[in-house]
Amino acid sequence: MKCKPDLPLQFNRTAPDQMRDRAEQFYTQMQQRRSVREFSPQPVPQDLIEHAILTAGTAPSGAHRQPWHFVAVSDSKIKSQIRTAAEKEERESYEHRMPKQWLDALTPIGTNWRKPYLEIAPWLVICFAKNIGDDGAKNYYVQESCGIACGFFITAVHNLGLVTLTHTPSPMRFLGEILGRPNNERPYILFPVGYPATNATVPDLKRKSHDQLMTWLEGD
Ligand code: IYR
Repeated sequence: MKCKPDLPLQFNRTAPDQMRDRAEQFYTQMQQRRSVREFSPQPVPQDLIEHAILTAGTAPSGAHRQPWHFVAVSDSKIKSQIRTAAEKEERESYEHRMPKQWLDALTPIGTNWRKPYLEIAPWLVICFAKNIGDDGAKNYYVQESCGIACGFFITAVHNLGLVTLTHTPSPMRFLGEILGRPNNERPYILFPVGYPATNATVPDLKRKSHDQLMTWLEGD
C-alpha cells in the first residue's frame, strides 16, 4: 500500500522539431566531452561543484533509496594524502597486480601509476556507494544507481565547462579511511574536477560508429 498520494507530473511537451534541435545540440556538446588527466591548479568556485553534485543526486535509484554520498575535497593536505595512498596502490597494481592483457589495453591511453592530478586539480569529488542506508535498511541496485548518478555528475561537469576523469584507484578502501567515512560507505569513483592544463592533451580515441553502437528492429 502506498503511504502518500501521487502528485501530478510536471511535464512540458516539446514539439518534435524543437526536440531535434535540442538533441543535435546536446549530442554535439556531449561529443566534445573528454576524460582529462592534465589539470590546471586554477581554483573553481565551490558553488559550481555543489551544483554538479546536486545534479548527480537527481539520478533514479533502486526503490528510490539514493544509495550514494558525495565528498568534495579542496584541502591540499587531504589531496596530498589521497595522492600518496592512491599512488602506493596504483604502483603495486601496475607493477605486480594487473595482468599483461590489462596493461596492453591501457597502452593507447598511456596511463601509469603516477597520479599528479590528485594534487593539482582544485577539487576531488568522491562518490561513495551505500549497500545499507543510514536507516539500517538494505539498498537495491546500488551499482546501477551509483553508475547513473556518476554519469549525471560527469555530464553536469561538462555542461559547466569544466573537465573531469573517472578515476578508480584499486583497491580504494584508503579513501574511506582518509575521509573518515562510516562503514556502510564504499568508495565508488573518484573524480578530479577543474580546468584542463594549458596545452593538455588527450589520447586519439575513436567512438563507436553508428552501426557498432546500435541495432534497430523497426516496426510497421
Ligand atoms: N586504475 C588504474 C588503471 C586503469 C584502469 C582502467 I580499465 C582505465 O580505463 C584506466 C586506468 C589507473 O587509474 O591508472
